[in-house]
Formats: sequence, structure tokens, C-alpha cells
Amino acid sequence: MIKPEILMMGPYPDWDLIELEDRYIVHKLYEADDRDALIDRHATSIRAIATRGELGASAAIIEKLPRLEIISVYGVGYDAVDLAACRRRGIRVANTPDVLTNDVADLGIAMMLCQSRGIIGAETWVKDGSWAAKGLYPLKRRVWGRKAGVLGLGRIGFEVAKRLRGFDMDIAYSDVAEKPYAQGMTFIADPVALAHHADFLFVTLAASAETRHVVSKDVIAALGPDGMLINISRASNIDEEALLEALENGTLGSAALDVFEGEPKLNPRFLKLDNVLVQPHHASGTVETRKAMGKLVRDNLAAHFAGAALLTPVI
Ligand code: 8YV
Repeated sequence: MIKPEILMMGPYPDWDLIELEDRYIVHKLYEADDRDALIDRHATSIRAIATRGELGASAAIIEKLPRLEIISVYGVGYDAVDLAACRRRGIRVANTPDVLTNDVADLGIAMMLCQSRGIIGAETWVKDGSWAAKGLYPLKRRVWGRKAGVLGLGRIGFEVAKRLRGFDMDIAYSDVAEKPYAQGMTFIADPVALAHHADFLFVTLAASAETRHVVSKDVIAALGPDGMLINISRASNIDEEALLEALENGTLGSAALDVFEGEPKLNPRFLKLDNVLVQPHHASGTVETRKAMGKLVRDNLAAHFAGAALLTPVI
């Protein structure tokens, strides 16, 4: 059988690449010196794109590939794929929901604990000799029993809320509508009012044009000098300029961020702040989850080329 040809937008772990190269001819865009030339060379034979949640495929790339049939995304977020362009051409899109939900929620909780209890600073205090030289580490803020807001009570938001219950928190959430499964949580539709309620505001929304900067200057101000913003979704959900200003002038207490505009080259202003915890977009980054994500990417591709229904279709 002739192997279908795939355009790969960003690197996958070797365990996925070996499997993919076994079944497909893989063109690695991320390794090409001249990306346009690679696309032009294989434009009429590429039938699939394998990409990553935060990378995606633009309309410009989609339009260059007349035989493109499917885009299989290694991630739950598909905001970087131009769905309108795919719909116009009847191109199928699949993502990897569910398999990563628990790990993403875990990292959100870990970031909250780490930032609130000053765990990274405390470790430095021990390692740089400050403990012996200066004595006790400055006191930090408690987590349990305080108020949390979850902006977006989808799969990941729900798992975050479930974990927060273990900390005896007063939990509220915001979404487009009240959720029947949100037992014991208060529905607060307006994100500004949710931020007023919260000591810890988790951003767990799927990103789209509609959710851009939903965490606005007003939301950040409502969270206030004692509040913490935790983002495990996409940077575009937050007005990053307003966030930086608020962190710099102390009108927002702190932030814990896994995602950034222009990542991995984040705004250098973040690096100067000691009230922000930064992470390299790795909320789903465990061996177990990444293996499951890679398998789902491959299973969706295999289903497509076998003429079957996709396992986890977006469109
Ligand atoms: C991954 C993600 O880090 O699921 C998503 O949408 O952004 C993450 O799980 C990413 O897709 C891997 O590059």
C-alpha cells in the first residue's frame, strides 16, 4: 500500500514519530530550513496535517494543500486551526480531549499551591543558605478554606473544581450557562463578579475569537491585590498587557501561568516579576498523558484513512 503523506507542524515524541513514520511519509516542517519550499514541493501529495494544540494550521497553509483531508491535533485546544477554512474545504479535524484532563487540572492545583505557599522561593531559601543565615522564611498565604472561581466549567474546569473541594473551598464558576453537574458550586455568570468572589481565579476556557481577553482589565482589577490568577488554558483568554501592568503595580496579587502570548518567547517583563510563577506550557506534560495523546492522534488518522468515523472529531 502506498503510504499517505503527512505534514508535521511541530515535533512529537520519538515513540509517536516511529509509529507515524511506519505508516506514513512524514514531512517535518519544523526541521525545514525553507518551510515554504517544503510545502511547495509536497503540496499536491500531502493528505494530512499532524500538529500540536498551540501550533495548528492557518488558512494560508490549508489553501496551499489541495489534497488535504484531515488535521489531527495533538492537544485538546484547536484554536490554532482555522476551522472556517477546513469547513469550506470539507477537511476533517480531530483533537485529543479527555486523556489530558486530569493532568492539566493537577498542574493548575499544583501551581496554586506552589505560588500561594511560596514553595519555589522557600527552596531557594534553603539552597542559598538564607535559612541558616537569616532564619525563618517569610510567611505565605493559606489555600484551604478560601474562595475559588473557575472560569469555564468544561472538562478541565470541572476536574479543577473537584480537586478544590478537597481543600474545603467556597467554589463558584462562570460559563455560558449554568451546568447541571456543578453540584455545590455557585454560578456567577459575569467574569468580573466571579473575580470579585475569588481569591484564586482559574482560567480553564477553550479559547476562541469570542473568549479573547475575557480576563479583561476589569476582571484583573476585581481579583485584586490579594488575588491569584491561574491560567492553564490559552494566553489569548487574558489581556496580557493589563495582566503585566497589574502584576507590576501590585493591583493584582500574583499569577501562575502555563501559557503566554508568543510562547515560547514570552514577554521579558514576566521574567522580572517575583509575584508570577511561570511554566513552559506543560500542563499535559506527563509520559502517560502524552502517550495517550499520541495514540489518539494516530488512531484518528488511521480511522480517517480506513474510511471510518473519527474517534474524537472536532468537525
Ligand atoms: C499541549 C495543549 O501542551 O491540549 C492542548 O491544547 O496545548 C497541550 O496539551 C500541546 O498540545 C502539546 O504541544
